[in-house]
Amino acid sequence: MTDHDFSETNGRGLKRHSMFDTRTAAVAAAQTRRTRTSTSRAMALTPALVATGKTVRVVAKTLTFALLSTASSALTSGGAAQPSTTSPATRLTLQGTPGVVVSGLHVPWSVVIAGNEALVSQRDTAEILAFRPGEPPRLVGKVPDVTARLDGGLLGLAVLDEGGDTWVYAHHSTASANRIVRMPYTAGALGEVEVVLEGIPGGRGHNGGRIAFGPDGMLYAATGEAQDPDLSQDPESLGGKILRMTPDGDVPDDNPIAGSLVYSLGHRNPQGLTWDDYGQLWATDFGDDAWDELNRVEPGGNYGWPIVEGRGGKPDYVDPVVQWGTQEMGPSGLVYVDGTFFLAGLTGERLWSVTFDIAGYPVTVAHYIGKYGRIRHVLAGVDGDLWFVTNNTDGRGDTPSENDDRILSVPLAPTDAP
Ligand SMILES: [Ca+2]
Repeated sequence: MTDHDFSETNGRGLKRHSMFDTRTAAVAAAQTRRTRTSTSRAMALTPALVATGKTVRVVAKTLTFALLSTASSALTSGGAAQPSTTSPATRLTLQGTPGVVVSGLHVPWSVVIAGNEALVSQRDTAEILAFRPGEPPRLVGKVPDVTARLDGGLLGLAVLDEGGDTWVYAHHSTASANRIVRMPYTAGALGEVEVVLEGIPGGRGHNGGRIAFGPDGMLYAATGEAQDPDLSQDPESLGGKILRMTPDGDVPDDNPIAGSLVYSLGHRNPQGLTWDDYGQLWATDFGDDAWDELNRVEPGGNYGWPIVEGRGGKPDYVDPVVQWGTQEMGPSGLVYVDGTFFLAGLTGERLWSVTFDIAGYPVTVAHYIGKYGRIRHVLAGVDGDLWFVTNNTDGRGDTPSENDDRILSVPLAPTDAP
């Protein structure tokens, strides 16, 4: 069972959204046919794409046929790509065989760094573990009132150091909704819970879940539409959004909609947040049955769901900078490190890297296809290496190995390769 063909896929099971689904499926089918049968030159000339007034280029600079076929569906418009994000000289590549940092975890969802430690959330047990590299993890607390059902449970973590105190934030499901709480982290243990934000739509599926502090000191939360796609376009709902709040959960004065936590809307099931060197926010979105997305997130931007999935070319909705066929991706965590984006692929059971060439076009490369199973999260680790987190115990993968789930570590090295 994959994420896309059960709860993470929803629209088709909901009759009132059938119009959107039909249109989305038709566009997706046409795009898929073009992707599979056309060269990049031909794709740039297809009427649907020409009508957007943008040029399109397929990026497929990979060495093997397998990588070529997966990379070939990653499209971008020249207008949307951001050449200033990186340059070829600063691209990073993975070096050598990944080593195991920790094994035997149960549905690890988020890993964050607090000082010289890493903290791990376990979705179904509601436990937060801490470890230093080379040492076994230890339990530092259990988040109360967590309801774990299907994709819900204890999800994203974030860390705030403030006035000598360390706070651990957690985004989790309750019996009726999702919420964000925080706990002081003192002397290796989590203290009493304070509620930061309640009333985020949640359920068995499409919970989003990632949280992170931005370079502006604000807390950002990626929320899902809880299998009710209409919420994504409803500015009054906290579902299907990226929210921006103060560390206390209040609305910042400079949010795009006065008095609202909504920073951007039209997301489906976003689970990855990161910022580039220019302070620009980027987010992944886990698609329905056609396209998964990497989005450059602008304040007040509408990212289209459920009216558009993937590239729609409609003026009211922001297209993804890169999109993937859902079987290749199923994105959760996202991190930007020195000019390179890394995306954790659940359904595709691979890690993706995205860089931009000198003209601003994305270069996507798949790593470790099927080798480690489902990948939930990716981050810059304590040791300066890239860490990624498997998720073969989450009930959706093949039979987990006795070592699952694991956090793996791989060194990064600059490369001139495209
Ligand atoms: Ca979108």
